Amino acid sequence: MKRLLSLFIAASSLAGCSESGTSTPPNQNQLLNQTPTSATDSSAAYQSLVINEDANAWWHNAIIYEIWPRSFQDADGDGSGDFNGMTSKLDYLKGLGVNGIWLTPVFEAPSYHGYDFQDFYNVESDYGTMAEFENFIAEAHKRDIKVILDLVLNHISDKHDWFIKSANKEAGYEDYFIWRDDRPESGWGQPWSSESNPAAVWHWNETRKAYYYGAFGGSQPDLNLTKQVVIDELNKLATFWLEKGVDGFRLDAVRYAVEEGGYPLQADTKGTIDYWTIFTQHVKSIKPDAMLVAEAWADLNTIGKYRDNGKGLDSAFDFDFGTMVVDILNPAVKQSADFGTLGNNAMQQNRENLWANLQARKAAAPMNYFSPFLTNHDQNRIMLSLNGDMNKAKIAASLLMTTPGTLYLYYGEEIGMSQYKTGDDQYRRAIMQWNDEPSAGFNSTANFWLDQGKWFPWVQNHEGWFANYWQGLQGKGLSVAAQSADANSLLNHYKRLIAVRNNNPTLKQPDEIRYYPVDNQDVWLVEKIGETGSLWVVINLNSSTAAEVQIPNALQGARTEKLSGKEINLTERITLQPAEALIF
Ligand SMILES: [Ca+2]
Ligand SMILES: [Ca+2]
Ligand SMILES: [Ca+2]
Repeated sequence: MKRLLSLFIAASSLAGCSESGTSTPPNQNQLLNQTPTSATDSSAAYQSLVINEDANAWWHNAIIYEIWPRSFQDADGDGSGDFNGMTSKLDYLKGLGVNGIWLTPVFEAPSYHGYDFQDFYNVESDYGTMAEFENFIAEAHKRDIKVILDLVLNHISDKHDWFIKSANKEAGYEDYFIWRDDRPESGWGQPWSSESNPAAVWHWNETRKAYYYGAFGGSQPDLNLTKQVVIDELNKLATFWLEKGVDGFRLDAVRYAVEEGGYPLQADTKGTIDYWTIFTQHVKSIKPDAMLVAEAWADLNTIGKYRDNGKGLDSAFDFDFGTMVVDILNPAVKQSADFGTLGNNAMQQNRENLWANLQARKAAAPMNYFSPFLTNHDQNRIMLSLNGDMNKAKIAASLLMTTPGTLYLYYGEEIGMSQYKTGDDQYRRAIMQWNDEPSAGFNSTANFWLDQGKWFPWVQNHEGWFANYWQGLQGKGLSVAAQSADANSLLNHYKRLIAVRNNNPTLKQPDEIRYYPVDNQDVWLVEKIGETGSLWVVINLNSSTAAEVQIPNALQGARTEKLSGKEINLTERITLQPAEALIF
């Protein structure tokens, strides 16, 4: 049996192949057939994707939890989350089973979100001291949890010392930013749009009496990443944080590093890809196992270029994945795309997309380069898109946790956190719902930064909303405490999925994936093949209707289902409950 299996794997790596459903070894002609043959047992036909990759770095197939620090846990009760608060929740994250944490910006900045750094070498004072930050890193490492920091190198705050010096033409700082005496007339615009709108990106500076380039607005001027002195400064700051013990960086807005002219030369330029390779090489020279993940909101082929044949970035987010999952579960909802363009117009709303996404990832770069996720802090929370449907959230969880790649989980997604409303990013970044107290277990004071007007200077008479919003949700099973006590909760579903993933290399890093287009369109059925044999994933994509489906011969028989630990006898046809996921 073992010999037969290894023969199959070796043969499959030559080409896609199909199976007749019998135990007869396939002949050479069958093996070289690129398309699945129709067999008498139609359930046995499959399509094959051969992966065969070495993926031994810590981040390969890891699960990384994205924390919005201001909203996670507030130890001192001032309404903003902090380092000590996050440290106190590390055991929760260990229990969840994640392998790493991505912190959105923690450097000193004027805004609530911190993406406009003011000081690269100090932590955000609202979050605590450097010693408290270092303690957080050390405590995470004690639990085998890596920590990566959000790094924005494309632009900084106009309040940063460098910009003030450059505006004053101080010696050595003249070219830190991109200055023009006259505003370019046309061709320039927001780099994620083809619309010409020079005023959106070229901003007047009264001190220097010149225009400067700022793709994200006048308060966030772009750094001149073609100047060696700027490159050196940014390398220096990476060294500083790597030496503090951080394990890598999530790189913001990588597509816009070096602009070489108006549209389309404001994004994904040769100079941009070269810049990131220079940065990567520096980071690896300081800490060889540090990881760099790119936020490049684009199609997979474009994103793949940032790998630069293995000299460039380690990983990049797969933005298609979450959009596709939402489309499958809720075709009526369209994701909003901020800061980028998504080429998903042609996306069909069925299980074929899941298969197409796997193939597209493998075609664009090594599979392990891509990092699938459901949503992040720039998108509506998936639970809003799914109208609060816990069954749909469970399907999304099952699809995410059974796909290859470095996975990212946005804080609160594991309990199905939704959001108050749309219209402002703050709603996507709300307080973590720890328990059903008026404070949501966030702190001891029920003070929330979202209710403090000082963080929203652009809003006239900001009205607090979180305390009221949360009051309406208390007692509805939407907290960590409530879901921990419920075996059928989304949180426990995530925990089981993560445990199975962490314990089964074949699930997270198969050598081959076989997709079976079984006779019920609602059912996603794949076989993953690794050194130790096959692992099967069967998911009912329908959240409200049971699905009866034919089971491939090779899967039939008595099996232990890994999520429940139950013994199941798989007959020729089985019925899956709505949203049910089975792993064998
Ligand atoms: Ca605090
Ligand atoms: Ca600050
Ligand atoms: Ca730039």
